[in-house]
Parts: sequence; structure tokens; C-alpha cells
Amino acid sequence: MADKPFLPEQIADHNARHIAALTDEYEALGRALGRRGIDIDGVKAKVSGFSLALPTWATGRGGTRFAKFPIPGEPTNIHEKLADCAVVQQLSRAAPRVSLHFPWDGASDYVALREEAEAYGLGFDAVNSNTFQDQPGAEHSYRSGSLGAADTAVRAQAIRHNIDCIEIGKTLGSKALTVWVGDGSNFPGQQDFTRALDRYIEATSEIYSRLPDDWQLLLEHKMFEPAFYSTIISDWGSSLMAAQELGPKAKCLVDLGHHAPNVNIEQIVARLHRVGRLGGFHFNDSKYGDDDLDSGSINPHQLFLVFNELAEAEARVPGPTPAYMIDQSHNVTDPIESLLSSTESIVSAFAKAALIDRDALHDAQDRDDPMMAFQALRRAYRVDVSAIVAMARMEAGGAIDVLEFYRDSGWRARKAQERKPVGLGAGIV
Ligand code: LRH
Ligand code: MN
Repeated sequence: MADKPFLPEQIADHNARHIAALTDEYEALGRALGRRGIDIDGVKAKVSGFSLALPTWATGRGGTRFAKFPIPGEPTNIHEKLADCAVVQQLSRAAPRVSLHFPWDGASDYVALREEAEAYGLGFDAVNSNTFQDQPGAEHSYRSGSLGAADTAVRAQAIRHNIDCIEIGKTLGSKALTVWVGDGSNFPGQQDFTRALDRYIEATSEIYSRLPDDWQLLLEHKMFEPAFYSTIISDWGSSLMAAQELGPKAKCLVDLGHHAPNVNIEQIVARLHRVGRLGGFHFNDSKYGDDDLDSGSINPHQLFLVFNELAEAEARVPGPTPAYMIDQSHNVTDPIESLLSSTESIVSAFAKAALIDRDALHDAQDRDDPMMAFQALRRAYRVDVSAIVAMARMEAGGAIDVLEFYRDSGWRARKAQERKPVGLGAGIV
């Protein structure tokens, strides 16, 4: 059975070199926050309770339609992808779950796969279906859609695939199915908007009927791509409409990259939480389209504002935590380094939002004092929380400086010797 990627002694040796500086930074920040009436250990405890899921499909190099440039030692199968996710979890201690995508992560024995993951200290978050690519030998093509396709036989094939994903997920211990479909049109007139949505909801209701009682169906909206004129589930409104018609186990998943530039995503988060339909997130960042860049790398303030809305909603109506998942495409970095860096950015945005003085914010809002309302957020945002995040990580057995440890470990070079090379290609996989 798989062992953890690194020996605890290796991490302890690394931390021994960093602990004095970290302790000094933590205590100094503790005093500064103390002067604001904030208990730093309380924030650290919240950070220790935060966790997210890693996407297996982002452990290898991603690409665009133009090209993909693999790196030596990138994973070539689900077992190697799990090993790389185990590296991120063992060092960050904030990524104890993995989100699988089918058929990309197909395996012969899912009971054994579950045990393999458990040995790494990993569990399984939402499983993802794929009816946006045709599989070799498939009876019907998804070129004209899947769950929203006009052809009943195509919809039936897509429904069967999603039900198969649920069955696999039940064996793995997942509690949710994420459904993203690229269904849409490229020409005005090509598709009747209403009949297409009706077909999608009718087909998805058959998937919904096969959900175990304690499962959720996460509907992922996306403005465009691969369809470039209309997309059936193009925005949160269409997603919410479908979720409300499907039933209480249907929730909306917000992929940060699936909106037009400058859309107020944090307001969408507040809206979906208000009606109890905020099911989860795909964290990434973007500048133009669905760029799938590293979370917090382009617009860290937006990530902070999203977590501000989550903290506000949680304070107002405590409820189940949404599924926090990363969904990125690593086209130019070592995917493990990007997942480590992105996890740090997401945990840091959560920590900064936990520093917001909500009473001061509400008071300024009620007094119609825009500047002091903004300052209530800005005072939290400008705090460097890295000492809190690192201390929580260290105390949970992780590495104080995850990227330094990873680079010193020689993991990728070692895997380049062990793993077969990945061929040149294009696209995500
Ligand atoms: C679609 C998407 C979806 C996944 C895919 C890998 O753009 O965000 O979540 O299925 O990327
Ligand atoms: Mn996504």
C-alpha cells in the first residue's frame, strides 16, 4: 500500500530551520491583532478547520487548443495523480480531498483506489462527469450536445454516463456529482433556448432521481466555450432555475473563471447562499476568459471578497460548508507548485476574511458611511496572514515553506526517472 510521499523527519528537519523566524512573526502579528481585539489563535483555529479538494486533471500539465508542453515526471495515470495530490496534502495540510473526473480517472478497482487514497490521507470530493468529449467506441457523439441534445439517444447515453459516475462515487465515498456540460450553439437560430433548457432539465432529473439521499448534484454554469453563441447553463440564473426545478439536492457550483470579465462574482455567491443553493466552488483566476490560472494570481482581492461574502452568509445563516475545489490548468509551471501556491492563496483569502470586524462593517453600512465600510474590509485585507497559515500548517504536520521543501525534495526529478514520458498534445488532458 502507498506510503506518504515524504518521511515526517524530512518535514521536521525543514521546519526546524524555519520555526524561530515563524514564531517571531506569529507573535508579532499576534500582538498587532491583539491591539484590534482579535485573538490570533482563534483565527489559526479557523484556518486549521479550512480544507479544499484538488482536481486530478490539474496534476499534469494543461494546455490550450494550440499546444500543451508536458514536463518530465508528470503523472500518467490515476495512481500517479493521487501520489502528486498526496504531496500537496502532506505539505499544505489543507487539501485532504481529491476530485476525480471520468472517464479520465477510470480505474479497474475503485475499492482498491479508495484504500490507496486513504493510505495517502486522502478522501474523495465531488466526482465529475464528462459529456463534452466523445469516448472511443461510444455509440453516440456529443458534438451537438449531451444532456440538452435534441437527439433522445444522445441524452440517454449522457444520462447513463452520469449515473455510472454516481455508482463509482458511492464506492469512493464521494457525496456529490458535478455536472458541467458545454451544450449550446454557435449560430443564432441554431438552438431554441427554452426547448434546450427543458431537455437539459428533463434529462438531469433522471440523474437526480438516482442520487443517494445524502448526495448533492452540483450544476456548473459557464458563459461560453466550447459553444460561442449560446450555452444552455450559461450563468447563475440558468443554473439556479434548473436547480430549483430539479429538487433540494441540486445546488449551483461557481467556477470563478466562468463569467464575463468584471462580473461581480461575490454578489452571485451572496445571492446563491441566500436561497440555500450555493453548492460549491471551482477556484482559479482569469484575466480574459476561462483562463484557469492559479487562484489569487491575477485578482486576489476578488478571492478575498468572495470569502467575505461566505463569512457574512455563514454569520447570518450558518449552514453546510460549500464544496471548496480547485479547477486550474497549469500550462507553464510545475503543477504541484501551482497547487501548493494556489492552496496558500485560497487559505490566505479565507484567513483575511476571518479578520474582518463585522460589527464595524455593519455599523458603517447602517450609518451609510461608504468609506468606513470599505475600510473595515481593507483593514483585514492588508494583513499579511502568512504566519497564521504557516503556523496552522506546521502544527498539523506540514511544511513551513512548502515550495522550498518541495524543490529541495527533488520529487519531480525523481518522478521523471520513474514515470514514462507524456506525449505532446493539446488541451487539458
Ligand atoms: C469547464 C470546467 C469543468 C470541468 C472542466 C475540466 O470549463 O471548468 O469544471 O469539467 O473544466
Ligand atoms: Mn470548473
